[in-house]
Amino acid sequence: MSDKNPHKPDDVLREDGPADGVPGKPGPHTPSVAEPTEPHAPLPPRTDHSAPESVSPTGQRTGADPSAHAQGDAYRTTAQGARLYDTDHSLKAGERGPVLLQDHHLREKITHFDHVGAPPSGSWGSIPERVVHARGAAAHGGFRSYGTAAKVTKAAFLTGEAETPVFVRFSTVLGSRGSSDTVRDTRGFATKFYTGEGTFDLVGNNIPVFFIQDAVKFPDIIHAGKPHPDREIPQAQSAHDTFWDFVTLHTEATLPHSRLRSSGGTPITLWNMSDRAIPRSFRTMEGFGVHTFRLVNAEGATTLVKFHWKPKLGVHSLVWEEAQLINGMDPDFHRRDLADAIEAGAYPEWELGIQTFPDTAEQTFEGIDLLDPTKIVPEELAPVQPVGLLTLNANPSNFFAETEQVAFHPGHLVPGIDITDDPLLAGRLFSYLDTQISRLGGPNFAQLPVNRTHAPVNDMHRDGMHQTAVHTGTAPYRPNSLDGGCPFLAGADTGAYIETPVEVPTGRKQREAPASFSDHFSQPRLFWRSMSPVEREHIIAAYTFELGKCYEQAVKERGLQVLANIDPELCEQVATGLGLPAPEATVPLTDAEPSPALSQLGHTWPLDGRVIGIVTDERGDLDGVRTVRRAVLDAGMVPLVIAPAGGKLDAEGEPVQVQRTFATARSVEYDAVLLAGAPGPGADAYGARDAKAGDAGTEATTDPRVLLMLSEAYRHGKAIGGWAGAETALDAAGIPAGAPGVVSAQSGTGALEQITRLLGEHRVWERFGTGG
Ligand code: HDE
Repeated sequence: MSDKNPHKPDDVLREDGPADGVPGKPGPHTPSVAEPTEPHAPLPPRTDHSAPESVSPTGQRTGADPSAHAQGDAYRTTAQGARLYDTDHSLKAGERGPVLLQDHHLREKITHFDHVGAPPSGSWGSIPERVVHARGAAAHGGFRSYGTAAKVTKAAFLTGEAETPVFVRFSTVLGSRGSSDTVRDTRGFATKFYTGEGTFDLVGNNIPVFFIQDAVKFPDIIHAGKPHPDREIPQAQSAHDTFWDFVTLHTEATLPHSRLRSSGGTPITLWNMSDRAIPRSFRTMEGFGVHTFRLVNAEGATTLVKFHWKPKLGVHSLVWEEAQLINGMDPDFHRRDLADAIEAGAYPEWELGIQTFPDTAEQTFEGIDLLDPTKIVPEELAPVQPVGLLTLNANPSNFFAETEQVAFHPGHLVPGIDITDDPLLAGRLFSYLDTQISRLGGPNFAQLPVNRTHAPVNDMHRDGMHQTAVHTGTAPYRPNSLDGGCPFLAGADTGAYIETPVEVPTGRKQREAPASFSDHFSQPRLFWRSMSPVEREHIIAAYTFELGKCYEQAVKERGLQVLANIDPELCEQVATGLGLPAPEATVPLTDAEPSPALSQLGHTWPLDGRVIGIVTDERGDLDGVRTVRRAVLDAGMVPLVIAPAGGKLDAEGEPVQVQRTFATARSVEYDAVLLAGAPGPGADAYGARDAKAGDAGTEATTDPRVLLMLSEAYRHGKAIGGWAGAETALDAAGIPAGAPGVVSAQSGTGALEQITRLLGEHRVWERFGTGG
């Protein structure tokens, strides 16, 4: 892959020079290695940029309209022109206190952001798409509690025996609604529990840490991650300058002069460069509530918790090349996989678990700040305790009415579940309600079928756009006597949601983060040290790819500096790939104890739902194919027969239905590939087109599409096997006999048995350079 920017002519491609200057000579657009802090006039437009010109009524060109010059002065202001001294921290009651509603800058910044979701043009779904998490897929199901959470919460759905209906939506973050599923990105994992006490939404991600520590920074990180605003490139990618510009600035270490303690993109960036950001399936992702929540039990005792979803199928990821291929071949890969599994009755399941921590005034556990959403608590320090089981068992019947119109909100809470003063969560409590107003066209979105609570509603939210409830009575206010004082307020004994009366930390009204928020490196180092060699290899490759796609030299260099502060080996390897010198660490490297639970390797997972491609043609051992198909189904896996053309393969006995042809099959769909036995001469050709099987004097050749499938499956660490005579095709694909994870046997069942053992570990890790 060329690291040249395809949109810039060669003569302005530069290593350290500006687009509008001479190559190699610094100019006004040369970014500095650290964030510039002295106010100065805005940079002049690049030479290839021009703003729209105004034309006077008499047709005279009047030059660019000054109103087009927003972001065109040295000082940042509010929309009303008031200069800002801080746009990085919310206004709080004390350093660790709750965010204040009077923070009008926070609300202006988030409100503006919330309402920029784009209407997809030309499709039938003509409402604005979500400004983030626009692309998603969802399913219905049920949650059954184990009853084990009763000691820490009174929430009935976590303690009782009844099954609670749920709706779960999975999503990518950055891409627009029509983007591909298998991009490198964090995934959303949002669950709506329709409980009898009101709706509870657990709006989480598949990565347990977040990019920023304060919600007021959310528009910044998303503006940086979304396509560049001049050309709207690239779609659904983080491999570009603005993303890396943002996440590599703003660490206390690289910016000692900065007031900006909160930001902390480093931990999640490392997770995002790991295999976690390219899941094999939604069904094989973990989910995390990210923030620390506060549970309250029937006696009023409180416990701090972090929520975890653990997939029953285990945690599996794609490899990067596979993910890239899928983006082209089947952009709906994850969406299709979820729907197909549910339709086939292979219902995906996750166990809900909690890590619990004492609710102390410090809000820390083992020195880890529980209010900092860029930190995890390793499972070895606080084990995840299972509290219930989620099963997804029905597909939506109308994508728009359900998946698109569902409105999640972290403020949808039920008695027994309360929030903490995490400043990231505080802004979310405002944003999710606000964003639905333009997305769903007004304040009555809770009445849309998918959003309707299963608890009785008795509000006074009269009228408004799309009001479908017919409120009765004449006194929509309180107190009233005209409606007999109805409706009345509940109390603790009648099921009211009562906020926990926690002490508010003392301090000033301020825009500042606690000092502990400026530790941006100890946890990335912990994560890195917890990875197996092959996972490290993937992380190195991912950084090399992403920084290699950046155009600005300063951004690459800053990226390497961040890596040096995580681990010298990581930094050196990526620097080698970029052809740049590796800098020294500027912070002391901690000896963080690794957390084995963070690695995806070293486990044996269930085989349910694994897809086995069985390649054959009309000359193959069809008896063997029938037997293997049955055995695959009996093991709860999915067999897909692949042959040169569709229809049925007719031989003696029951015909074999072909599910994929050589034209429609690609390796990425299968977890393992089996070559059916080839009993006769020429039969091992798998779709030879130049020669009829067994014709004397003609040599059969294996179809190139089969060879491509085999070589891809091999490169991607997939189990490959064949029986009786299949070796010739493996040989033709350049796959060494006896290579790890390549099996051959006399019979189909013999080959399947060996393949099945390999599948438990998901991939043949020895095939990757470091040998797992
Ligand atoms: Fe979101 N986020 N978010 N987010 N988020 C939205 O709400 C926001 C954050 C997450 O399937 C939006 O209804 C702010 C963390 C998911 O419908 C919006 C901040 C986590 C989904 C919004 C965050 C998430 C969203 C866009 C910074 C993981 C998709 C549409 C404080 C714990 C839900 C919508 C679905 C969606 C704002 C940070 C997860 C704009 C301001 C942290 C899974 O309101």
